Amino acid sequence: MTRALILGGTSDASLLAVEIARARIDAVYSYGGRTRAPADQPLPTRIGGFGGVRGLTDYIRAEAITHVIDATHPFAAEMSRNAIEACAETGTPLIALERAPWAQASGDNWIEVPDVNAAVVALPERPANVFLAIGRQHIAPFATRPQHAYTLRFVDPPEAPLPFPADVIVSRGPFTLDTELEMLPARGIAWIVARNSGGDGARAKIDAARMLSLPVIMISRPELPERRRVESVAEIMQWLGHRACLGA
Ligand code: 3Y8
Ligand code: NAP
Repeated sequence: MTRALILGGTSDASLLAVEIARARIDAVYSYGGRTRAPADQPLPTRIGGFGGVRGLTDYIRAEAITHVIDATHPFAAEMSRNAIEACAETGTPLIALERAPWAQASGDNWIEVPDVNAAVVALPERPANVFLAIGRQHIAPFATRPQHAYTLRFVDPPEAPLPFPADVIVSRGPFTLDTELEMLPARGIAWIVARNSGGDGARAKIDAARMLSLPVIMISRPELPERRRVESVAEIMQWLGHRACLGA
């Protein structure tokens, strides 16, 4: 009897949850507990960490999970690594729903860097208006470049003081081309720092940057150990032995 654990937190995971609920597959949707009011899901939902690999292993056994679907964000590397280890330890089938990275298109002006620290170094010396579209958790390294005027975008209002003076937009996305084409010039943004998240929910700023001829410092995804991965909800449903009735 199938009982699936969806490691969620992305728009793709939400689409998968709809199909799984529609197919009446026994499943639990899991959030990490990063935001105050995560979107509701059509499945029983748990919120918060498991307690490392050990905690996840215990959860899989206690909840008699038969399949794990890692539908987390490509930058949620710790969760993905833990899932690989816990599934190996418990012999639980694991698959990742992972959207392809964005590819540089003609007209894009990307500076590709491996991580946040390299993104800081890639900024110009002369003061500029910089949009950090990388969330809340990894902005501290930019405090070493106080000459810039920073705009940040968070899902929730900041609780703690910021590591440097900045303007904060509070918005959870997904974002549209219109909002990005309005916001970027209105704030005189000259540089964008982004993560190569892939998918549609965050790509509007990348398309807007191309249209506005703005440079994008693009942070590449963290390396992950080998695991089975697909890019579509339909392939996950097939893996579970069901046919997706997407859009039906
Ligand atoms: C808690 C669930 C949906 C899902 C929306 C997608 C699209 C919008 C793009 C920018 C970039 C960023 C950030 C972003 C995107 C979607 C999707 C996506 C980027 C929610 C969500 C949770 C989170 C966690 C949050 C992180 C933050 C990252 C903001 C829900 C809305 C920057 C990633 O305050 C915090 O601690 C926020 C933390 C991890 C990265 C960071 O380090 O700050 N996402 N985002 C999930 C959980 O608790 O398990 O609240 O409903 C999900 C979405 N975020 O409803 O359609 O699917 O990619 N999320 C990045 O790409 O760099 C925003 O502003 O342009
Ligand atoms: P992370 O750094 O890889 O994970 C750190 C710890 O958070 C994990 O070890 C785990 O704690 C817990 N965790 C993460 N995702 C979880 C989930 N779905 N269910 C239960 N526990 C989870 O993760 P992150 O980058 O902070 O991302 C957290 C969540 O936000 C994920 O759901 C992810 O899909 C979503 N998200 C992230 C980004 C991003 O840019 N990283 C963007 C959009 C959405 P324990 O070790 O205690 O189990």
